[in-house]
Amino acid sequence: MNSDKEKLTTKFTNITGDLFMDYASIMVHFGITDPIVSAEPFGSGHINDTIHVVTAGSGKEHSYVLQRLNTNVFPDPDILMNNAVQVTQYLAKIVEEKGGDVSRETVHFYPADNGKYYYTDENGKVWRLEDLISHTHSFDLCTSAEMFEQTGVAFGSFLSDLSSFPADRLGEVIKNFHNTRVRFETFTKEVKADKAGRLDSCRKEVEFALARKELAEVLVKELEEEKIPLRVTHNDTKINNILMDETTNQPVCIIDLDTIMPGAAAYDFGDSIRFGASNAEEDERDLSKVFMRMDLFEAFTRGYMRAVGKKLSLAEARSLAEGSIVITFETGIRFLGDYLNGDVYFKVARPQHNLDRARTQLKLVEDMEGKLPQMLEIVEKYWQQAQQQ
Ligand code: GN1
Ligand code: MG
Repeated sequence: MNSDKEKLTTKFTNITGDLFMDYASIMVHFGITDPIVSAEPFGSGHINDTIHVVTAGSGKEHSYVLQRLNTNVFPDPDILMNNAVQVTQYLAKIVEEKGGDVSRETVHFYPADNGKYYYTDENGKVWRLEDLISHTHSFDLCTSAEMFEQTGVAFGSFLSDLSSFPADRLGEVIKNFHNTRVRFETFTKEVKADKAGRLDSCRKEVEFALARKELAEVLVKELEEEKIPLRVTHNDTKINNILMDETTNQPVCIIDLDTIMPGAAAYDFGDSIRFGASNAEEDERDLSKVFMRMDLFEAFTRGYMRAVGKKLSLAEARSLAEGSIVITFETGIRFLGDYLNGDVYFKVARPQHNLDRARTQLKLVEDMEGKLPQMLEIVEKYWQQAQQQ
């Protein structure tokens, strides 16, 4: 128990100092009374606390994912779970129609004894429970172009499948989540405030970011001028939010439905690229390893366009290339802003973790800026091909 507790507190420096270990008293509110065999921290999310809980009842083990929601980031669990459950149920029907396996290809949330899909404990902490999808794994770094192409198919299909989902049924979980204009304004204020007194340690990065006000405007303007449409988007399409089959490495299920909201296709495409097409992990310290791999960009685009290209206009297709830079930039200023604030939003596992993350993102921005003409060419090529399908 002690070592578990240690692991938890070192891994979750942000909000879990007070995380207690009596998971059985939480599970029971979801109707699970089987004895707990193990409970381990799970995944690499930066916001919520995720625990893999294994129970054993009548000789049979069952794996669950128990999550404690970070209510500083997600203050309204009703909106969040309402969105997630509605979208899951909608996607389940589509999986069924396609003859797929609903239990593996969609997330199964457990209702709590209060009739909601989350339980609030006596300390006001919010928990939710879902089944662990067996024989799957996820990646923090892309291991092959083939796998990334399939990821492109999966996220493209996600957009395509949700194209007729009524967006007005979804609440805005986090206001202005990918409004990069607002993100830039916030960042500017964070620089001025220099709350944690860290500005001196990141002046070069701050200057690089402040010089890119126009970049922050690109997608906002395209949406305002209706050059690109609002759709239902996932808004957090890192490759570790897609579970791959352990044997085939084919995508099985898209997870982390916390930020499903109306958004631009480029948000999701861009987020996949900034994370999955990078040659290094999001927090790599050796910046010489950090650049966008064009082969991976092309592979993802090929898969994505095959799945949804026909539903996109040329302007929207082009926005995917520019949007990849915008979303990478946005993520960079979010990390840098949080570093300046004293690491209050993203969990950190070491000093300067958020600065390291910001540096990788800004390095990617610089690299992608030089590669934009090629990116546009690739996007247009596969968009054209999709029109012939
Ligand atoms: C956060 O929790 P996680 O790791 O899935 C963040 C995303 C960022 C991402 C950066 C609600 O996602 O927006 O892109 O970190 N989620 C929220 O890795 O802010
Ligand atoms: Mg997330």
